[in-house]
Amino acid sequence: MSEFAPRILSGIQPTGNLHLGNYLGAVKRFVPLQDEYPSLFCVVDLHAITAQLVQDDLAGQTRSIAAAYLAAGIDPKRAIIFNQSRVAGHTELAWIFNCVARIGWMNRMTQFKDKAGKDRENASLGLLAYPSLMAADILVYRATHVPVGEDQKQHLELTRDIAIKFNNDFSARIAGAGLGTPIRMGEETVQGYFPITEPLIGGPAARVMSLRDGTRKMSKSDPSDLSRINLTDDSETIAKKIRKAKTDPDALPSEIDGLTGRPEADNLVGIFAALAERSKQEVLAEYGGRQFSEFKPALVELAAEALGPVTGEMRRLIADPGHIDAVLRDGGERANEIAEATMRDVKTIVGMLQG
Ligand code: AQP
Repeated sequence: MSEFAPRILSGIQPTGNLHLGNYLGAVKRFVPLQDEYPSLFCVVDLHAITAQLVQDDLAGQTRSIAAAYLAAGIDPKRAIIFNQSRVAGHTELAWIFNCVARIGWMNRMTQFKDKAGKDRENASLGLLAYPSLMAADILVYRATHVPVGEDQKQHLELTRDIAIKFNNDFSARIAGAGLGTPIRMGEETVQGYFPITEPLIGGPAARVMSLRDGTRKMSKSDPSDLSRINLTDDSETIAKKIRKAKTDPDALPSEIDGLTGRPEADNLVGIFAALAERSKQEVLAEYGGRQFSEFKPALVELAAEALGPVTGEMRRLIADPGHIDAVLRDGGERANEIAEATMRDVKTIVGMLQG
C-alpha cells in the first residue's frame, strides 16, 4: 500500500478494570506483533477523561493497564510502553486534526452517539473530538498498522480520512518541503506525509460479547459485573461467571454455520477458541453435539489455565509501582523523540513559525 516503514501503535483507556474483551481483542494480540514490527503501546489517559472528567485513581488505573501489557508478555525494551499525557505531540497534533476533521464526521461516530446518549448537548467537547485525538495518537508516530477490537473500526476509518485530507490539503507543501512518501491509492500513487493506516482486526475474539446478553459488547461500563470477566477476578469468580453465562438449550453445532442466530453460543465458542489459540471450527470439531453442561466446565478450566499466569503477574507488578513508573518514563522519552520529529515536520508543512 505504501512505502512507509511499518510501525504498530495501539492504546487502552485507563477507565476501569480490563476485561476479557480488552485482553483477547487487543492486549493478547499485541504480543506477537512486537516480534515483527517496531511497536508502541500506550495507556490513553487523555482519552480517559473524555467521558468522566474526575477519575478516582487515574494514576493507579494507568499503572494497571501498563501492568497488563507487561504481564501479557510485552517486552518494554523492545516495544515502547508509555502513557499518552507524557508526550505533548498527541495533543498538539490532535488540535491540528480538529481543524482538518469536519464536525459532521464526528457526529456520525457510533461510539459518540452511544456514550453521549440522549443528552448530546451536555457531552464534553473532548468526547466529540475523541476520534481526532485517536488519529493523532496513531499518526504522530506515522503508525501503519493498529491492532484493535472491531468496535474501533469506525474510528480507524476516520483516522484514514484525516490522513487523506491532510495529505491532499497540504500536498504542494509536503512535496515542496521534500517530506512526501509515495502512497498507492487504487491505480494512482500520490505523495503524502501521513500513512493510510490499516486496522488489524481479526481472530475469533475481535468482538467479545457480554456473558449476560450475546448481542451486546462486553464492556467496562456494563452495570452488571456478571456480564464480563475482569482481569482482576480470581479463578472462583471467573468460574461462577462462566457457569452463570446465558446460553440456549441446544447442544453445540459441529459447523460454524450452526452458530448463526445463537449469539451466546457463538460468543462462548469464540472465547474458547481465542483462549486456546484455535479456530472456532476446531473447537466445534471437538465439542459439536455436546451440551453446555459439558462445554462450560471445559471453558472454566481453560480460562483458569490461560488467564491465571497473566492475572497473577499483573498483581505482582501492581505491587511494585516504582517499576511500572520507570517503564512508563523510559517509554515516554522514547515515544517523545519520534513524536517531536513528526511535529517539526507538521509545523513546517502547516506553515507555522519555528525556531
Ligand atoms: N468486547 C470487546 N471485544 C473485543 N475487543 C474489545 N475492546 C474493547 N471491548 C472489546 C478493545 O479493547 C481495546 C481497548 O479499548 P478501550 O480502551 O477503548 O476500551 P473501551 O472500548 O472503552 O472498553 P469498553 O469496555 O468498551 O469501555 P466502555 O464500557 O467505556 O465502552 C480496543 O482495541 C478495543 O477495540
